[in-house]
Parts: sequence; structure tokens; C-alpha cells
Amino acid sequence: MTIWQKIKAFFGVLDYNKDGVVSSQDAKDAVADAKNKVTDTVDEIKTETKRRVKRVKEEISDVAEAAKDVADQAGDVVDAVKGKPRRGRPKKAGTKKAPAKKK
Ligand SMILES: [Ca+2]
Repeated sequence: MTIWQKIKAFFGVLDYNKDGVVSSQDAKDAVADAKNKVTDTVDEIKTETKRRVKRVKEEISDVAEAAKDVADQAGDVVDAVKGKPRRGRPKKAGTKKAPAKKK
């Protein structure tokens, strides 16, 4: 590398906004870009965190739903202990009974 190439390369590093002039504006632009990068990263993290929180809430909701079933079934166990006949699962609204199989 010739001395001139070295000077040009050094100038290229200092001339951050590539306007051909090394000035305080280069430093300002470099700081502004760094700030924007940090802001973008923070925004990405916020979005990802929101998405995960939403997903976790969905899963917790599913667990709560399952826990209700467990509570119902536990009641059936208590009834069985007491000698009551099997009640079966309550029919869900909108679910049709499967057609009877031919023998
Ligand atoms: Ca510049």
C-alpha cells in the first residue's frame, strides 16, 4: 500500500458519511447511527418479548382449561368412592354423536 492509499483509507474511515469532508458532522452521524441501531435492537426485543408473553398467556389459558377438566374428573373420582354410577364426560356444545357402527 502506497502512502497515498494509506492516507485515502484513513480519510475514508474518518469521513463517516462519505461526503468527501472530514468534519464534526461525521462524528454526529456516527453517533446518530449507533443510537438508531440500539433503538432498533430494543424495538426488536420489545416486539419479541410481547410475542412470547402472548404465547405464554395462550399456553397458560390451555393449562387452566385442562385444570378445569381435572377438577371435574376429580369430582367424578369422589363420586365413584361414594358409590355413585359413572356419569361420563359432559357433551360439548356443537359436537355430534358419532354414527353407530354396524355389527
Ligand atoms: Ca464527512
